Amino acid sequence: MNEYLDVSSEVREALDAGRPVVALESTIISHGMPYPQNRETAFAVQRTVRENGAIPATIAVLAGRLKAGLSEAEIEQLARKGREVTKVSRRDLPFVVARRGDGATTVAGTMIVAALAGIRFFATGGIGGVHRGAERSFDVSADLEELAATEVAVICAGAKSILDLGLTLEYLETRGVPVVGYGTDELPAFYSRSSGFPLEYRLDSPQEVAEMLRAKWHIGLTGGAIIANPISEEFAMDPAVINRAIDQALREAEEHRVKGKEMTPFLLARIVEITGGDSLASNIALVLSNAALAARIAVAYAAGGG
Ligand code: PSU
Ligand code: MN
Repeated sequence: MNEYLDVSSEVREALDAGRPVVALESTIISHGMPYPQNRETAFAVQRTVRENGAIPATIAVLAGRLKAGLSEAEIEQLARKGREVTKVSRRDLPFVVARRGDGATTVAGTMIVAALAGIRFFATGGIGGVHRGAERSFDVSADLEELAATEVAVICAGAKSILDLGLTLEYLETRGVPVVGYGTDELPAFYSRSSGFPLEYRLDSPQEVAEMLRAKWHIGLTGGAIIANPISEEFAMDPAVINRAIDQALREAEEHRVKGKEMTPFLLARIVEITGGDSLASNIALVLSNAALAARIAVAYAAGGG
């Protein structure tokens, strides 16, 4: 056990017994959604993981401790503080720990802590990626490097078109990260089921995903994988509406010269404001769907002997 890590007793017992556990991130709580929907979603996601047979482990840094498994009061605190909480990716982790601070972990940060705890499955909304205009800004999310390095499967709804989805796929291919279309032949675009970017690999059941991951990890291939689960038809947004909001948010980011780690939270918050909350309802629905799928994949993986 790592000296900086605290695993809750429930999560520890499940892991020791080889029972399925699903990690959940905290940047989506603090920086990804407004209060109080962020708190309600975090609780609902945990319930959904349980209803589908796994134990949830929400991950964050609290008073400098790496936490796998948060109490409701700890989640409430992150939800209330929102963007005041430090957003913690790989680069930020040692500073927040050394100053005994609090931090909300991104996809990359969550993967690191999950792997330390021995958790291999992680549900979230969307991942970071290669930003539009990255050829000038060099803005490529550390999430992609983490996916190449760390043995955690990330179940998400693809990526938002605040990113350059084509370049993101190219980057993932170069870094050897499997991208699975779950029940789809295309990369889902978060708010909508299709992006126009075909994927090489489609799998249609949790068992098939578990088999692929077992093969990857038992061969000894390092790194994680993306399981891209399209939003349900019922909650998908009109691509024209959402793309207009995204374009406006991107223009504003440029006007305000937003850079670095502020970029993604700025865009996420503006998109919610511009769409008058419609995008938030979709966002919540897809996170719940990903949590259910992640739990079912973790169950299938554990049933196969881990
Ligand atoms: N994309 C979303 N919702 C999110 C994020 C991204 O649709 O909440 C968050 C995740 O925590 C992700 C992080 O890991 O933003 C990526 O930030 P950056 O682009 O700065 O790497
Ligand atoms: Mn970035």
